[in-house]
Amino acid sequence: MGIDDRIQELEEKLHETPVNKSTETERGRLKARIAELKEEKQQKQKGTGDTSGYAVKKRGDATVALVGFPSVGKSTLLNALTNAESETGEYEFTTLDVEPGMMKHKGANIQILDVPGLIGGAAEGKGDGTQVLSVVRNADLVLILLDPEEMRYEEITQELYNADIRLNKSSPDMKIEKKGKGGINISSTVDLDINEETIRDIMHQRGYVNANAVIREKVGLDRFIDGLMDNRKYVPMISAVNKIDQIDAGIRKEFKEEHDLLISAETGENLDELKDLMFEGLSLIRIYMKKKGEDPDRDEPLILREGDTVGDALDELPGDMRDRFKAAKVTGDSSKFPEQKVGTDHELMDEDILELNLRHV
Ligand SMILES: Nc1nc2c(ncn2[C@@H]2O[C@H](COP(=O)(O)OP(=O)(O)OP(=O)(O)O)[C@@H](O)[C@H]2O)c(=O)[nH]1
Ligand SMILES: [Mg+2]
Repeated sequence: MGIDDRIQELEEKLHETPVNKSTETERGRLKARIAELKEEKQQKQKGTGDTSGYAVKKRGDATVALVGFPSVGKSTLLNALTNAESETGEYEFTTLDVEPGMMKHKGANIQILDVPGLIGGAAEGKGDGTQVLSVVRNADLVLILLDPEEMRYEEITQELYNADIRLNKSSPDMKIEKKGKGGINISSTVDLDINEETIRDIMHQRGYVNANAVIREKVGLDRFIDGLMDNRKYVPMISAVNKIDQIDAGIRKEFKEEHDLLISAETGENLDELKDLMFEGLSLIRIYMKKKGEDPDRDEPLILREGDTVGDALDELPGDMRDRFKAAKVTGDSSKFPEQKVGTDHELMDEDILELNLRHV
């Protein structure tokens, strides 16, 4: 029996198992087994280079995957936001290959990948689904584009979930440490939505014999398994409803409550807002570099991520900056006062001005 058949068999079993406290351990076992088989499958695909046709090189400061069903307007949006000239059409599946484009916003180069229409069952490998999903898995942000006539939002998010992509979530707050002896110890700082026997059982199945599990979040079955697996991708997500030039005010309001933004790729409505939202969703920050006695360079900022430090800035710049580093002066939101002298550990913020004092080589 192939992996797909085994996964399907276990999923059917899981489906037939009623959801209640007494079946939790059994469900946990099934879910953990499914998770492992899926991981095995992903690894096999990687090994055979199955993704080659879609392996689009990541370029620029960050990569956004544009996801949506056929004809929602992905190509039209890509063309409106970037330098790309993607084919658009009134019929479905105009775009059959991943189409890249580069968007320049606030000094950052943001790569946008238009991935062809997701089809039902993509996570199970139907059609070109798996390759499409591997592009999404590797993106820094997912932009879900929706058509007001046919939203199908849950279908898309479910598809991505099945491909082990977790949208707008961070990894579970838990830590597991292997030990030499003593069996499995579980400690938690909060009440859990899962019993200890189930946790133990799932951990055994994952190959843990002696280990300490410290859980700091109210995890349930699925989230606990997520925390055990290495192949989960935690990706931020924006959902936008396109073609709003075609719908009236009353319905707009409804969409607005459910999604991040209403746009029109055709008329350009709210596209600037979308760009801002993407920049924010990617947690990008702009650092204006300054030479001694000169004005800061505001046209070509150094693009970093929230939480990055002066040390990270040095790593981003060409040359062996770390070896040459003597001191830095920072002016902006992260500094207590203008031209504060800081070291490599100092955390930078958006629009900081950074002056480096470097050793000559
Ligand atoms: N009214 C209106 N029509 C739009 C808008 N955006 C796209 N369209 C139209 O919708 C149709 C499909 O657009 P595409 O950009 O080709 O859609 P796609 O998502 O790339 O489709 P596939 O490549 O087949 O997956 C075209 O006829 C577009 O002109 C919009 O904002 N408003
Ligand atoms: Mg297209």
